[in-house]
Amino acid sequence: MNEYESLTQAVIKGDIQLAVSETRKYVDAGADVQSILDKGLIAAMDTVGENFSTGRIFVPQMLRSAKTMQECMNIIKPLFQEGDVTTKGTVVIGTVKGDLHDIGKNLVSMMLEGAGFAITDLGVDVPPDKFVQKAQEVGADVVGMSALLSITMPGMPATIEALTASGLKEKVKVIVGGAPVTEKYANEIDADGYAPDAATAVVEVKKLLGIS
Ligand code: B1M
Repeated sequence: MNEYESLTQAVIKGDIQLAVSETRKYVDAGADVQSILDKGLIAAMDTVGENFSTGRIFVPQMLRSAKTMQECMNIIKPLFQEGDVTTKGTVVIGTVKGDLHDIGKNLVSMMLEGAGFAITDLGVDVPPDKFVQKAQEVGADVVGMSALLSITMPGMPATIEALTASGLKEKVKVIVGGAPVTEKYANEIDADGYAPDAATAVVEVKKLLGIS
């Protein structure tokens, strides 16, 4: 039990109205935004995942909680802005082919954007050639891939191969993440970086681009 328990429970139940008003309440009271995110919102999704694994809830309830979390994220998004308007670099990001999970990817985008990076978000179910085409088009410094399903992880090495084949791998840094992705896997597939969470993704991208 923590101070954000009412918010966590509202997201687990998929009660959008309550979750949104709880988020606003914490924001207005000056609560730490990272804590609202970690202890209130992400904690809720962990429980939702457990409830799904144990058959207590099904896909529609999972979707409802996801929608609730997105609405709450919309409220806290502006608060992650570092106030730096200069673009530190361009990041093309997406969830790999076959995978429809986007909350984690959206969080990574949100925090990178807040840290001053220009983001091109390709959304979900992104095939390798789309990553390559967009990275070429916008002159990306970084390509970020997210995967939440073990069976969609091979979309990551497939994209890295496509970047290599196009000659882009030399020019961009590739960062991967998502619940089933590990640092070991990132090394195995020749990704340049890995992050277990959105805050670390910002640190890692800055490190990859030599920005302190
Ligand atoms: Co799905 N789902 N889901 N699901 N879902 C999981 C992932 C699962 C673990 C649930 C479970 O069984 N416990 C399981 C996957 C098992 C596996 O393969 N390992 C699962 C399954 C099986 C499925 C379906 C197959 C269910 C079905 O239909 N029978 C289906 C697949 C659909 C598809 O993609 N083709 C499915 C569908 C869905 C919904 C659509 C209902 C919904 C997603 C809605 C949406 O995203 N808009 C959903 C949800 C909500 C979940 C859980 C409950 C929550 C995911 C989430 O948003 N977490 C999830 C269980 C869980 O993760 N505990 C589950 C919160 C989010 C902030 O964390 O995404 O991990 P996460 O992101 C973190 C880090 O991973 C990291 O930073 C983020 C922030 O800290 N990170 C990166 C992520 N991307 C990164 C990229 C980076 C760096 C870091 O660099 C680029």
